[in-house]
Amino acid sequence: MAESNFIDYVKILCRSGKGGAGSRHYHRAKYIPKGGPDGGDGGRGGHIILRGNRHKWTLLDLRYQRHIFATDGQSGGENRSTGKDGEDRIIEVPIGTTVFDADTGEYLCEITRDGEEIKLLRGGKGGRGNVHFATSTNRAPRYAQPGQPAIEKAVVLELKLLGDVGLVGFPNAGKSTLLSAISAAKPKIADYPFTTMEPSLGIVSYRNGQSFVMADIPGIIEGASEGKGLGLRFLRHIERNAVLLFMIPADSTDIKKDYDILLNELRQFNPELMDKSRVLAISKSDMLDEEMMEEMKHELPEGIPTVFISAVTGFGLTELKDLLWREINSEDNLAKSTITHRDLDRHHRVEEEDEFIFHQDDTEEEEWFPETDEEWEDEFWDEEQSVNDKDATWRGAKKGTGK
Ligand SMILES: Nc1nc2c(ncn2[C@@H]2O[C@H](COP(=O)(O)OP(=O)(O)OP(=O)(O)O)[C@@H](O)[C@H]2O)c(=O)[nH]1
Ligand SMILES: [Mg+2]
Repeated sequence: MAESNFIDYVKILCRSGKGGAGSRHYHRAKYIPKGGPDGGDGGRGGHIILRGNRHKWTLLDLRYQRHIFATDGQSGGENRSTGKDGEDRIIEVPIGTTVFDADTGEYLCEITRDGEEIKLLRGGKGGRGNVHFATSTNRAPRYAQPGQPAIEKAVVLELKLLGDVGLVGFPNAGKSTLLSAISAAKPKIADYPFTTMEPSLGIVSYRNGQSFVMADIPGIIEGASEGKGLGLRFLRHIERNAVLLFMIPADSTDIKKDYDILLNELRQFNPELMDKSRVLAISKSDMLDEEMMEEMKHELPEGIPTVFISAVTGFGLTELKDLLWREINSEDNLAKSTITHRDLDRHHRVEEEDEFIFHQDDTEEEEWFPETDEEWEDEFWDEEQSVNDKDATWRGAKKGTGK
C-alpha cells in the first residue's frame, strides 16, 4: 500500500523564543563623567500560534517539519534602546485540528474556524534594562533583568474533518459515487472494495445557494473494530458530523442485518456516535423495479428515515438532500457545531493581555529585584558570567519576595 498523503495525526515539538536580556550599559560621553545607567530592555521572544486554514486538508506539512521554534528576543542596548522582539511562528492547520499535550495526553484546544488563531506558547518577556533600577541610594545599578526563558512543549495534533454529513457503509456500497454525483468532489470510484483509502470532503449545493459538507470515508466491514479491513480509525472523521448517512446497496440480501452490523461497529468505536441523527439510503436502486422496491419497503430497519436512490440515474437524490438538510437543521443538531465557511480573518497582532495556553506564570507574586549589587550577584550571576551576558538565566527572580 503506497503511503498516504492524508495525515491526520502528528506529534510536533514547539518552542517559543526566550526574552532578550535587559542591558547594563552606562551612558558614556565626553564631558559627562558619570552618565548613569542607560541600558534598554530586552525584546520578547517569539510566540507559537496555531491558525485555522480552510485550504488545508491534512497535517502532511507538519510531518516534514516536526520542530517549530520561534526566535529569541534580542538583548537591550545602550542609550535605552530596546532589543528586537523574536519572530512568532504561525502554524497553519486544517479546520478540525485538535491539540493534545503529548506528555499528559490532556486535551488542549481545537481549531474550528478559518482564520481562527489559538495562542499556544507565549514567548518569554524581555528583561528590563538597568535604567529602570536606579534609585536614590543606588544611582548606578549594575544589574538588569535577564529575559524570561523559552517554553518547550511537545503536542499532538489530530485532525477530525468537520463535515455536516458522514457516509457510513460497507466497501462498494456506492458512497464515493454518491459524493461525486451531488458535489464537485472527484473521489476515485471502482467496482472493488476499499477503493477509498482516505477520507475526503465534498460541498453539496442545496437550494437557494445553501450548501452542506459531506464526508466520504473508507468502507467498514464486520470486525473492523478488531482491525479487519482498514479498521475503524477513519471513523473519527465522522465523530463530529451532525448526521450519519448509512448506505446499503439494493442488492443486499438482508438490509436489516447489514444495518445492524454497521451500527454495531460504530458503537464499538465510540458509543456516542449512537446519539447522532441517522438516515438510510438504499443505493443502486436502478437495479430494482417498482415491484421489488415495494417489497423491500417491508424489510427495512425501523426508526430510521430511508430513501431509495441511484447515483447513476439521479433517482431519489433530491429527496435525499431534502431529508439530510432537514436533519442537519433540526433543533437537535443546531445545538451542535456544524461547519461554516467564513472569510479569512485579518491576521491580528497579539495583544499583551492575550491568553496563551502555556506561559511563564509571572502574575502570582510581586516581582522582586535585588537592592544592592551584592544581592544581585547572589541572585542572578554565576562568577564566570560577564557583565552583558545574554544567557543569564532567570533563576529565582521571585524567591526573595517579602525580604
Ligand atoms: N448500478 C449502480 N452502480 C453503482 C451506483 N453507485 C455506485 N455504483 C457502482 O458501485 C461500485 C462501487 O462504487 P464506489 O462509489 O466506489 O463505492 P464506495 O462505497 O465508495 O466503495 P469503497 O470506497 O471501496 O468503500 C462502482 O462500480 C460503481 O460504479 C448506482 O447508483 N447504481
Ligand atoms: Mg469509495
